[in-house]
Amino acid sequence: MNRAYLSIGSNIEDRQDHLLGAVRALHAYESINVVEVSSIYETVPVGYTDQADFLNLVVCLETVLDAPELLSVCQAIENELGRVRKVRWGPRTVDLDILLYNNDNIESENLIVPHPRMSERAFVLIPLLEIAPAIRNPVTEKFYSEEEAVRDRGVILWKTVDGIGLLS
Ligand code: GSY
Repeated sequence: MNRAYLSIGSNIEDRQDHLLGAVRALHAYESINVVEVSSIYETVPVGYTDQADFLNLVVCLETVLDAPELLSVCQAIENELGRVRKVRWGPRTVDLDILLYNNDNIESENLIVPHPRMSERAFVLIPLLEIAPAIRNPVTEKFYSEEEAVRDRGVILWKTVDGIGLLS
């Protein structure tokens, strides 16, 4: 069985509905079992900053899908939930990014894993470390908890949800 970590973000209302809708949609696949869901964090936008604050969370899932198949599922869910993205780095209904897939190092045209920018993104690392405190970058073997971005102040705990409970 493969284990993957995904980051999910939304900055178009209803942000919580979009996040939890994406978690439910993942779990609804027979080939995917969501095993951990972090709290929800409110986060200042990174990249294109002239947009609303995001809600972000991270999930851990087990799956028989390979990484490209999992990417297709993520894209299907983004489309189902009606992702709106007029500006490249701008507002979006929901965004699902594969952060880690087992300890694999994948560099294909459509998918890079570990996610190439995750070490610089507090909105990814803080929820990730909540559910996997001792996790390391499988390529560099550096602990994500040692990354400078973890000290970023633009990420605040917004709500703790029983993420697994909402799936039953
Ligand atoms: O890469 C995911 C979309 N995204 C986000 C996000 O989810 N949260 C925050 N805080 N900033 C972001 N910038 C982009 S692009």
